[in-house]
Amino acid sequence: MKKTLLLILILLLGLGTAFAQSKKVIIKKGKYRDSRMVDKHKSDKPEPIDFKYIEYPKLTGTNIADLDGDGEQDTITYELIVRNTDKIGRKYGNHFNLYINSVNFYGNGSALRDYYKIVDIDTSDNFLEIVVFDNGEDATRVYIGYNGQDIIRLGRFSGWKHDGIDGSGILKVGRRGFQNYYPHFYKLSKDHKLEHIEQDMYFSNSNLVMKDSLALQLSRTDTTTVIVLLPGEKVTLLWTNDKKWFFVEGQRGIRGWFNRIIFKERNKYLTDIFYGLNTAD
Ligand SMILES: [Ca+2]
Ligand SMILES: [Ca+2]
Repeated sequence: MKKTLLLILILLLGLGTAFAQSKKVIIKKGKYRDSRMVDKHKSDKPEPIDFKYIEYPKLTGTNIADLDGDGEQDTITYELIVRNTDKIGRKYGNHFNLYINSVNFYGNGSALRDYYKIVDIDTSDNFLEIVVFDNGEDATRVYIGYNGQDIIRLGRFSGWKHDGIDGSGILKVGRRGFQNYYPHFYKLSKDHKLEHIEQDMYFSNSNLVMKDSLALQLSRTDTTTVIVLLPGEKVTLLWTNDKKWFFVEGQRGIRGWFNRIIFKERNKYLTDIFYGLNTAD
C-alpha cells in the first residue's frame, strides 16, 4: 500500500515536472509574442511619411510669369521637338527647347510630353520653377530654375507620377525601391540646387514571400534573434536604409531587423531569400 502511494506520488511529481517543463516552453513562446517587445521594435520604426502635393496646371506654348521675382514678367516658351505619336494620338518628343526671355535651354528625353508646369517649390523665396515631363520607361520630371540670367537644370527624377510639392522648400520624390518607391527628400537651396536630404531609413512597405529562412534580430545593435522567418511566410519589408539594414514584419506579427551582409556571408542575394522583388539586386 505504501509502495503504491509512493508510486502515485512519484507519478504526480513526474507529471508536475512535465507540466512545469511544458509551461516553461509556453512562457518562452509568450515572450516572443510579448506586446512590450513589439513596442520595442516600434521604437526603432520611423513614422510613415506624409506625401501631399499641389496639382499645378498643365501649360503649353508661351506663358508669362515672374520666375526670378524681380517684379518683371518673364516670357516662357516650351517647344517640343516631336518624333513620336502614341496609339491614342498623344505626341511625344525626344528633344525640347525652353526659352525664358532670350535665354535658351535645350534638353532631351525619351518620350517628352507636350506640356510643362510652373511650380513653386519654396513659397518663402521669390523664385518659381519649371517642370518638364517625360513618359519614358519610368515617369520622369525635369526641374528647371531661372536666376534672372541663366536657366539652371535643378534635377531629374524618375518614379512616382507625382512629386510632393507643398511650398515648403522640400521636394519629395519617389525613387524606385525593391517593390515600391521610396520617398526621398530634396531641399531647394538659395543657390538653386536641389540637395538630397539623407534619411536614416526609407519607407518601403513591400509585400514579399519568404523563399528561404531568415532570422530577424531585435535591433540594429542587439543581435538577439526575435523570430526566424520560414519559407512560404508572407512578410512586409517596412523600412530600409537602402544600404544594408532592413526592418521586416513577418506573417506572425513579429518585427525585426536583418543586415544584408549576412547574405554576402552565405554567398546569396536578396532574390534567393525573397519572392516578389522587382530588382535583380
Ligand atoms: Ca522676372
Ligand atoms: Ca518660390
